Amino acid sequence: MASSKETYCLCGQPYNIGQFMIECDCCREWFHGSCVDVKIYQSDDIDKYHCPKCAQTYGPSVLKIPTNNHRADRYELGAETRASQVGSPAWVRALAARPLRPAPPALTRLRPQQFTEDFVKDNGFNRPIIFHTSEGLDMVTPNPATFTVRSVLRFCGAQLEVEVIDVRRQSTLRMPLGDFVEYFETPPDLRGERVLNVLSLEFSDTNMASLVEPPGLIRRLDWAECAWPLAEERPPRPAVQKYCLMSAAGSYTDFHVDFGGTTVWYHVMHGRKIFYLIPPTSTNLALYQQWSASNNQNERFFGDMVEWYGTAELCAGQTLCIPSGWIHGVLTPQDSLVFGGNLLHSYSIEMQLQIYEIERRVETPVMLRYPLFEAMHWYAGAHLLTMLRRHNEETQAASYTTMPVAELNGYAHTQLPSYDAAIAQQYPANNYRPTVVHTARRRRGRRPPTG
Ligand SMILES: O=C(O)CCC(=O)C(=O)O
Ligand SMILES: [Fe+2]
Ligand SMILES: [Zn+2]
Ligand SMILES: [Zn+2]
Repeated sequence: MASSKETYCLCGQPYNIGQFMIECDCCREWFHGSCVDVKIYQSDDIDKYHCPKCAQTYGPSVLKIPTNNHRADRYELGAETRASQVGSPAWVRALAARPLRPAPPALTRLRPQQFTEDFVKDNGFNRPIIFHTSEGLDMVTPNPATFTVRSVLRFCGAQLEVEVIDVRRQSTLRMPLGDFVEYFETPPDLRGERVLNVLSLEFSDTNMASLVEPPGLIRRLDWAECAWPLAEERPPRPAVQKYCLMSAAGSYTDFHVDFGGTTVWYHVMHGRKIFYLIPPTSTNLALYQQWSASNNQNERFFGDMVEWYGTAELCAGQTLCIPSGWIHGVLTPQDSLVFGGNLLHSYSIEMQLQIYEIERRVETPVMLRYPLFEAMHWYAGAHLLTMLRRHNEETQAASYTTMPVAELNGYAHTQLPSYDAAIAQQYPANNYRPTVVHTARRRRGRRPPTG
């Protein structure tokens, strides 16, 4: 009878939850992937697995024969006439062949020195901004000449479990950072068509944290910085400020809105990214919800369903800020290493609340939302009140117009009852990056039956 004490593999160790195992199609024994050098992301391509012992008699494992390159499943039979699917090599190639549409009216090009709170007060923060140099942004990043994915490995540790998007399948899997870096350091033509993308490595609590600081203005605007209380008995502040993105060439992240309507900044250390940007007009947000709920979402490029989209090409050394609510997809033409982060702030309250409403309506899993979003609004309200009082004391004249409190006021009344529930529900640490749940065809590592 199978029991949890049962042992397997060359090593004679038991099954460990979370450790990938594979069954030999000859002797029917189970093996730890790490003991027989098979990675979880390679197992899908194996038709018949032969363990090291059986391989001596029956020859090496038999790989599946790919029949198409325009579908999530490259082995799908009879798929020749079916539509191309998002993330497949054919899809990515077709997208890369489209002409770019750099769009002056939608994309503000700023010198870092112009990016001040006064600029935001005067112009709002509702158009993407691109910086061709970071000098003057008051941002901290490591030296790109020496910092690579290998450095990420050194700072965060090979054992750190990271969530990885399998671009072709548009699904997520977890693997140790060490495995991912080994994959990333393999030349693209030897990666066996596997395109992997890491978007959700938040490193605030790793040794890498001190190497990166968001642009100065971003830090000053960020409610997590200026409004979240430091008191120890409070929940830890939401950790969404420092992400390390590592994307293999050919990665594509389909259109989405960042969680909670957060504003986001990206700085490219290595490689290149192409952003497809769509403004969050009410028409576009409605179309977006329609498209998200449709059953052929993964065969339709959302950019073609709206009146207009623009592109922003971001090369090494450049920085992009995407404002609240902007719908975006991202193509990665070359292996890339990017730092970025998300924030809620006082100049996009209305849009942030609107996106939160959409997330509630479409029942976005809590795991994919801004952590403690509602609690954050109470702290932000308190913070704005303090600022307002200070302002009034200083000027002796009530000048409410520049303070965006009105929206919060309405919010406080409608959301009051769910506050505690939100705290309870949202407290666990979670993971908010796009993980393309809609098309997820989850496939865990094969593992032995447990008793
Ligand atoms: O770089 C990518 O592939 C996606 C970036 C992005 O939009 C995100 O992580 O939210
Ligand atoms: Fe995004
Ligand atoms: Zn083993
Ligand atoms: Zn065997």
